[in-house]
Amino acid sequence: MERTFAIIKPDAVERKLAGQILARIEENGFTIAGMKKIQLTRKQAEGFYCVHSERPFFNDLCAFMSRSPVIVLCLEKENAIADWRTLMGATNPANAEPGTIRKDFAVNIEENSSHGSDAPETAAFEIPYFFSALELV
Ligand code: 3AN
Repeated sequence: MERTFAIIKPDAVERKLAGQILARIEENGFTIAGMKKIQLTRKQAEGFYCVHSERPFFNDLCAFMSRSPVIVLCLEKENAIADWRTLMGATNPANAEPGTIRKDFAVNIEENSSHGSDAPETAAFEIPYFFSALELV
């Protein structure tokens, strides 16, 4: 079993797409080990995306991620990290495969509805950024 970290981003929560995204998560064999709705502060968004701090889109990205609530998730499954990224689709929805979350729901490359850890080391940073061990069952 592998765990990954996922976010249903502000654009999707605002448009009431959380239920549809959660249904896809369960239909595709993931177990929800942890879930909560929170609103990130600007500083919390900056800390989460610190690897992108030099990128030109960093400020806009942190403003977007803190503008309204998100749903943070810890997902469990064999091959969870790669399988969740497949289910999300490419970062830019214009390049995403048909049937993926980003193809079906994303607004654009920034407001792309979902996040997923890209490697085991990333999941090991991102899961405890949001969840204590007692919150994962
Ligand atoms: P992914 O979320 O697919 O792993 P990353 O880690 O390259 O993509 O980017 C993190 C987030 O930054 C993306 N989910 C997206 O919201 C935003 N982002 C990435 N590239 C761009 C870009 N060129 N312009 C605006 N926002 C971007």
